[in-house]
Amino acid sequence: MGIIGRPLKNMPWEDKPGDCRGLVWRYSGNPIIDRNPARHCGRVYNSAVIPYDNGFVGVFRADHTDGKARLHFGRSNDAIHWEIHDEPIRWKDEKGKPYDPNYAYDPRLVEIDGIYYITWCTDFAGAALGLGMTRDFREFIRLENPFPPFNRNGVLFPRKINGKYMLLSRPSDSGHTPFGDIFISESADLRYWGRHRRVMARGGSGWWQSTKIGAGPVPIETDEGWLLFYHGVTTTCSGYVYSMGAAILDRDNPSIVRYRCADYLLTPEMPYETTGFVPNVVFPCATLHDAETGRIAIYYGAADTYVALAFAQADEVIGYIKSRSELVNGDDIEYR
Ligand code: BMA
Repeated sequence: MGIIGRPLKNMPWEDKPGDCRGLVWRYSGNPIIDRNPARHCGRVYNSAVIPYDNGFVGVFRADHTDGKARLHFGRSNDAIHWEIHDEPIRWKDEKGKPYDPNYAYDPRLVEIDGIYYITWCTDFAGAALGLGMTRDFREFIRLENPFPPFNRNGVLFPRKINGKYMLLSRPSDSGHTPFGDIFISESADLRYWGRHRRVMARGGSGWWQSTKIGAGPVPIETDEGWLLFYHGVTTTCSGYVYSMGAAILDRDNPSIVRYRCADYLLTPEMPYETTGFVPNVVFPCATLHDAETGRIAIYYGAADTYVALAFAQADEVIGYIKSRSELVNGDDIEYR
């Protein structure tokens, strides 16, 4: 039950505290990014990180003091202390013309064959998926939007599967979407997308993922399948509550769910998760992981205000997902 991939000896890590009963434990120094971390940036949360050049880089969702969400680039030596650029990422289109996505949030960041791709939620006459690439984190090139509106939570797989790029997404509306399942689409060239399939439906016997679900970090390849952390949302008298769940998708056909954990693995409990701009939100967007030890560091937005960090051990999480697996509404079939 191991991770397939590269070692990452310098990733952040803290051993599980003796009194932790869960599968996922929080970093003792949380939150790792506090309010007002850069010029004009009131709140940085729901952000993505990746190893780069002996250290780490990230694409951060920053809600500016004018209220607009923008993407900022940042660097770190230890993946805990981040230096976030004061200015947002300046995109160019494929012809070299400046491109302003107007608003941009909830980025995911992945390396595929030596190129770094960023997906985010953008303005396309409504909420839609944005896509861009960089080779060096200096020049950022905006590619075509994969789909028309309305869609959010676009997450690319870290390698082609059967020769195709694979993209998870969550069809939605343009507001605080009160529904949503996770779909997958494939493409030979990152430009034309098709063979859309439903991967996972909201619901199940538990309340925590009854309203909507959305893919979180880039899936992690393991010998049991793709380990997918995702957010599950329920509706309460005082609004939505965002928790983190996990599933394992088939390695060769990730539209099929092999196992899906009936329990959430992280739910808002700490003050930085229950109190902030939007209370009761844990929103995972990235992981760092080490194939040698099975260590996983999970980066999540907390209360739409902070970036926080949690840890898990791959074999433990996979074993638990399998032991508590409950598939929902045809998760286990290729839903055409
Ligand atoms: C979603 C997205 C996220 C946000 C969440 C909770 O619709 O906008 O950025 O964290 O709502 O407010």
